[in-house]
Amino acid sequence: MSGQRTFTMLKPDAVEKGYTGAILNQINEAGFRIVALKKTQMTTSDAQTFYAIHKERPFFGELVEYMTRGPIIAAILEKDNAVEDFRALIGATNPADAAEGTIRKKYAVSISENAVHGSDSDENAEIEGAFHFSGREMF
Ligand code: 3AN
Repeated sequence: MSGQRTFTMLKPDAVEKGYTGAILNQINEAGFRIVALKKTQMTTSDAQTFYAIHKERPFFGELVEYMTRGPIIAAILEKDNAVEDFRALIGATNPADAAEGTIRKKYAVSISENAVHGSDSDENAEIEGAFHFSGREMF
């Protein structure tokens, strides 16, 4: 099943603003099938683990604070070429650079509060999905 799944989070800013339904609808309309879905809130330790790759970056503390300040929607999504197609759907990390019509262009405010996460490789999609979901929550 390599290449078929990606992992996403609708981040606290998107959930706070009530964009959950609109973003999930855009994801569905782009042809992704929802394998797993939940509303949850990351602890500081969860966010530090999830974003460990960024721990030396100057924005790490701000990133952890942002990602833990409220609930998120976590989901595993399925589609051919899922990782690449989902990153195209969400747009560039900085919404100022994101293409017209992308989720970040429509719903993100800044590079630090950019509304949505998308895995950057098949390997990370698997790790990130397993971080949030057990096998019995995937369908
Ligand atoms: P992406 O989410 O597009 O894969 P990453 O993995 O480089 O981007 O960054 C992870 C998260 O870290 C971003 N979604 C954003 O919230 C935050 N971030 C990335 N770069 C910056 C930056 N230069 N300043 C502040 N926050 C950043």
